[in-house]
Amino acid sequence: MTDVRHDWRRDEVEALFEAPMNDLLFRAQAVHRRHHAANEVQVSTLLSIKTGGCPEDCKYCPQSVHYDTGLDAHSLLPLEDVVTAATRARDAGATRFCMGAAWRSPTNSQTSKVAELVRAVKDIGGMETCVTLGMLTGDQAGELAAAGLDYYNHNLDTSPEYYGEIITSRNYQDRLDTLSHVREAGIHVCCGGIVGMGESRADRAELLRQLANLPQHPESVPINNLVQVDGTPLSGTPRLSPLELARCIAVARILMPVSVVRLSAGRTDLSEEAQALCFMAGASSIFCGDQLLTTPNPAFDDDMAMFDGLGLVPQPASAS
Ligand code: SAM
Ligand code: DTB
Ligand code: SF4
Repeated sequence: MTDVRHDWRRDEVEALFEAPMNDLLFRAQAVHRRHHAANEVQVSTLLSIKTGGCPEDCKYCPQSVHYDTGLDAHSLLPLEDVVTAATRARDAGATRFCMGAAWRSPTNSQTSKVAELVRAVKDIGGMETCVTLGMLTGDQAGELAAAGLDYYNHNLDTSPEYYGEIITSRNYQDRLDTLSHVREAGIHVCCGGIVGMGESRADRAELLRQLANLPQHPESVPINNLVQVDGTPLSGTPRLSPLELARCIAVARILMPVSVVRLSAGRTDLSEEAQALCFMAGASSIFCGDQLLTTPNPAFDDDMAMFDGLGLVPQPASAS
């Protein structure tokens, strides 16, 4: 019998959020152990290949041209710089290299340049590739697939109801359209969202329900805890409690049993104990390296010390 479903109802998901913490964690951990190695954590590394100057108005994002965040913008990095960063990440133990660009939607020529970067990173060997470039056409997704791209990251970010409070320069359907282009091209989907943006628990439940009721579950589900950046409209938002973050991870784990749930941005605000709870709830992937795209992430050595303390091991690279 499979526990993979695509017909989750709102009341069922909200009931999971309301469950006693022990019950929720126990169920999430049981689901996790059915489908995943209990003590392995997949390690990804991020690189911002094009920074700042984005025309979108996402209220959380330091890279939007609409907000003054004092960011050092730069155009697309040269291939050699990307290969150097990717080699360093591979040598540190990362098994996926994720490249992010602050675009609304890349042009065909920009997509071709990123396809070259994907080929170059694949040539190093030992790592999967992921890119996040904004909205894609079907042809662009096809070109990236032909270059050997393993994953495309494109987040739903929040519930459809709360979306307009956070972004006005595109809509939910735009996101869903790109996700189906990526799927049709045969690229794995990395799709999740951000919590701690002032949304309600019902919004968090609905974001997870939207992800779980996609025609196919995203293979990778990043749960980002908002990184508050001065100058963005969401700076100063009351912070989400780590217990609520762990609940989100547990519910994601139960709704999408086979997907890898990533405890993504926002770990610098979390104690080791809070992160341990998130691993117990079913997170089994993190970003390592002292920088996310433009904001800080815990030091690599601190993460490895945390793994040691918790008896966790980095997931080995896959044979392919
Ligand atoms: N521009 C492309 C897009 O939005 O799809 C790709 C890059 S964008 C920076 C990738 C993702 O980073 C966003 O979808 C959002 O979920 C996440 N993100 C951006 N700023 C964040 C922040 N301050 N805290 C947490 N996550 C953030
Ligand atoms: C995702 O869901 N989180 C990553 C990755 N996908 C691209 C990005 C986090 C960005 C955090 C803010 C920053 O560093 O600029
Ligand atoms: Fe642009 Fe992506 Fe930032 Fe939105 S999240 S402003 S689309 S870089």
